[in-house]
This record gives sequence, C-alpha cells and structure tokens, in this order.
Amino acid sequence: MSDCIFCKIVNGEISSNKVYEDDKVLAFEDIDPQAPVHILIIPKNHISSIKDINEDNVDIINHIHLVIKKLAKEKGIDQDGFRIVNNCGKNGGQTVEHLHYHLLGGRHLMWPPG
Ligand code: D5M
Repeated sequence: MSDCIFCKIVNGEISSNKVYEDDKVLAFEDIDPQAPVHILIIPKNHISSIKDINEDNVDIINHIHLVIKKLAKEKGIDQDGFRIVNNCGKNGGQTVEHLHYHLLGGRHLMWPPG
C-alpha cells in the first residue's frame, strides 16, 4: 500500500535496522524500543491487521512464529523468556495499520499491560 510506513520499509523507501529477511517476512528493530530487545516482525505483503487473516493467508502467522522463535534464540532471550505482542485496532493500541508482531525481551516484563 503506497501510504503504509511498513510497506515503505519493505520496499526500501524508508530505512530500518533489519535483523531478518526472507521472501515472506521482514524483521527490524522498533524505532522506540520498550525493552533491550524490541523487534517488529511483519509480512512483506500488506495485511492491515489480524482482522484480515483468513484461510488463504493464515500460513504467514505460522511462519512469523517460526521467525520469532529463531530471533529469540539469536538475541539470547529464549532462556529467560520473552513476550510477543500484536496490537489490533484503536483499543488494542495499533498505530501502524500493517500487521506486525512485537518481540520484546531482555528484561522482566510486567503484567497486566497498561
Ligand atoms: O506499533 C507500531 C510500532 O512501530 C511502534 O512501536 C513504533 C514502530 N515504528 C513506527 N515507525 C517505525 C519505523 N520507521 N521504524 C521502526 N519502527 C517503527 P503498534 O503496535 O502499531 O502501536
């Protein structure tokens, strides 16, 4: 989508600190990190939110989870634990309308979220 920040990151119009890339997924450091490790994992194809996941594109969710597992290990946060966050819609706190998962780790994370 032409006015989507994350699509612009995928196509190189906006730079990012990439940590992983394959044909389906891109992962990069969050611009406003909330933990020592804070990575965003996104599908390269534009999907606005989890609400647009269906039978035809649900495989990307499995793939993203495998990438998260790999990144958690690479970043050394798999032993002590980490958190995956997907914000959906206004009340969920979603600010960028391109499906993304936050991978947060490297410190003890509080619960419940604010
Ligand atoms: O999370 C959207 C997240 O996207 C938020 O943590 C900031 C991050 N963000 C926004 N622009 C950029 C760029 N250009 N690079 C890296 N990270 C970025 P949400 O769940 O929608 O609130």
